Amino acid sequence: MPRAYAQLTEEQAGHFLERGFVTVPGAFDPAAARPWIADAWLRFGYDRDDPESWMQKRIHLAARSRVDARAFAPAAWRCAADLAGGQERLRLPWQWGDSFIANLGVGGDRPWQPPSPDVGGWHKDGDFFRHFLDSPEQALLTFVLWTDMRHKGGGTFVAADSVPVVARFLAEHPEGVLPGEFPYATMIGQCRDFVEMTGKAGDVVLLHPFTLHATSQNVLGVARLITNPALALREPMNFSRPDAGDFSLVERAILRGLGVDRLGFVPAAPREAIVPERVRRQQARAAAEDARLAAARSHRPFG
Ligand SMILES: O=C(O)CCC(=O)C(=O)O
Ligand SMILES: [Fe+2]
Repeated sequence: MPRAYAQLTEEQAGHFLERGFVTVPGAFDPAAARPWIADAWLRFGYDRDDPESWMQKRIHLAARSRVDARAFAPAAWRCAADLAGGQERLRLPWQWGDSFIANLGVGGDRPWQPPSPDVGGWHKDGDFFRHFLDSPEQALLTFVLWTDMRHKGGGTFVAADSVPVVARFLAEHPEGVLPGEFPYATMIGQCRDFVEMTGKAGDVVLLHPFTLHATSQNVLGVARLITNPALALREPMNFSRPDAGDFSLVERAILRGLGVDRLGFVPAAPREAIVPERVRRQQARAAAEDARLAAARSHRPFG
């Protein structure tokens, strides 16, 4: 018997199995994020009212402040737990931070291209570990929308039929795959179902961790801020649970992609943490961000 869901409808569960994502509209109050966003502009060193000052079009900040997502966005938390097979399978706390990924006009100087294998940058998330079919480090891929994400305005591109492609590749590589080792061009060439994710500030999109996605062009000249907070499983995924009703939706989508009912998967190499280039870039920004935040605070009359 499949378990009852706390938040998901059967229709959403079916959609997740078919296309690898569900949206939780209005999952949090975007007004609560105003101080974080104001600080983000200080950290960028840009005037938010002057797009001319937005020199670097894509910036991924490190987190400086965090909230507990269970309290901040309870419906998103319940939905994540439903997808991962229950709250008890997830590592707590689930922290969301101000680690904004800003699209301030990527490719704004070119005509907008819809999602296809021809646009660059397709990838799977998880730049911080060696990937196995059953990896616990990333239970879900998540997009938290801190600003509206509008058509042609930096809506992340998603390949909704990429889960089977990634699952097959990982099943063929029990020794694991380093983040830079995926043959993304070949993989995305096997996908046909492309989506431009759009939504409102406060929406959260929860996606299968094997979903290939890419930064899109933002030709609107309106800043778009998202985060992709990691959420980890307590234990690796298990594709040979004795009771099929115990498979999570994430596990079921993988089994379905591989065309099997169960699978005895054993990693053939140790799990491995990796320090990504992203973290080095973020550390290199830190001193300049500190200085800009301190300067702004010292100019506030009553701060
Ligand atoms: O900026 C986006 O739309 C996507 C960013 C992304 O996928 C990433 O940073 O991993
Ligand atoms: Fe990503």
